[in-house]
Amino acid sequence: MGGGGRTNAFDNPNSGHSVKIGITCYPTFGGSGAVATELGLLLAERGHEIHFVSYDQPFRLSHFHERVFFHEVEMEDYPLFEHPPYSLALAVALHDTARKHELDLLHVHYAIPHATSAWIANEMLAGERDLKIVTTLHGTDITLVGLHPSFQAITQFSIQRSHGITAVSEFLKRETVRDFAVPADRIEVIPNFIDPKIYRPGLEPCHRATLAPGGEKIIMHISNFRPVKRTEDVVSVFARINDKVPSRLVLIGDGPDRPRALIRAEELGVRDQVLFLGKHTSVHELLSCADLFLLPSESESFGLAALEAMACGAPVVSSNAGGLAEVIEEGRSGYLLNVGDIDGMADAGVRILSDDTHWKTLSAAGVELAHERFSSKRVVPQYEAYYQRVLEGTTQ
Ligand code: GMT
Repeated sequence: MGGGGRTNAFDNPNSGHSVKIGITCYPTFGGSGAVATELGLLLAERGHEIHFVSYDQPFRLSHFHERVFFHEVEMEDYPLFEHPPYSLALAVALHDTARKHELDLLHVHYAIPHATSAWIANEMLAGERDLKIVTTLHGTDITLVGLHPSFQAITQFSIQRSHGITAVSEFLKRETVRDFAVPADRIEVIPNFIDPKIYRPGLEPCHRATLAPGGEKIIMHISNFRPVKRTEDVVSVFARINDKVPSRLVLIGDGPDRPRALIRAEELGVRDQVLFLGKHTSVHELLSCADLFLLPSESESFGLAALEAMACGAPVVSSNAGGLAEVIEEGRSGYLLNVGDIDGMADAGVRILSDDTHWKTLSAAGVELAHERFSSKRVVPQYEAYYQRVLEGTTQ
């Protein structure tokens, strides 16, 4: 695509002026992979050509889509490699894809190691193509893993070398400026989004009768069950709510803390009211029957699961960590309490679930907020406009 065609390509979706974008993300269950995949699919719908490059097919990329391609990163198993160098294999795959498919831009989600692999791929091109790199920072790449001494320097280097940098919240931008010496004006905040056609209340069929056969309230939590999610708090808050309002806790996802959550449920005598559903690709079908969503995380740059819950009509009770206050409006679409304030979270949950009028007000406000401020219709064009600036070289 030549420089002259860029304006048309972005301003006029489906104009035939395709921008060729390589997208790399973690294909496993997780917010960054979900956002990257949905962004890619929506960009393809808008006429762009999308090449996903990863070690596995992203979990929300299950069907055939026009203008969407998947390139698996080939990894050779070799006895000497106790830790196979994925970053290098990814760099080679990005380099090959960029050359073969004449990519204009690589958009990598989660800095480690994707921003580094993208930088290597671009170096390998040695000026053969004018390939631009956009890195989207998602969370623990900045707040946790990226800070580790074994990653900090390379993460900082790779972020700084990206032609464009986006962060999913103002909170995450501030953390990046503080800990990675990236000038504030180099980071564009583009929030995560939902597709309102998919994430909406009242989906049919509703699984309410299966999840809560006794007509109990349905409390939900979705995560990858890492310590940062405080899943034991989820169970403790649920147990206290259940004392006052008969409820069922539906846990979706999986990860290292699942056994701990299970033990906590047994200790608190609520094991029979807790359903572990494991990993699910269509969480919207379950969220649309949630009466309450819990997210008591220790740290959360955005909280995509909370946004998805709000979009489906579930009020949210969460911690006030990180960027959650940018997603949930206190008293309007849910309640934000201090990390570890189990009593406060339980009280908020009981207030919401025992007052129908209050529940309806919060639910409606959450749907409105999610479907307007965080709608894909609003956010995807923000990415397109940013790509355009990166391609034109007018970002900082
Ligand atoms: O950074 C992570 O922990 C992983 C990442 C993911 O892939 O799930 O989660 C982060 O990115 C999501 C999508 O942008 C955000 O909604 C999550 O808040 C964020 N997680 C944390 O900050 C703990």
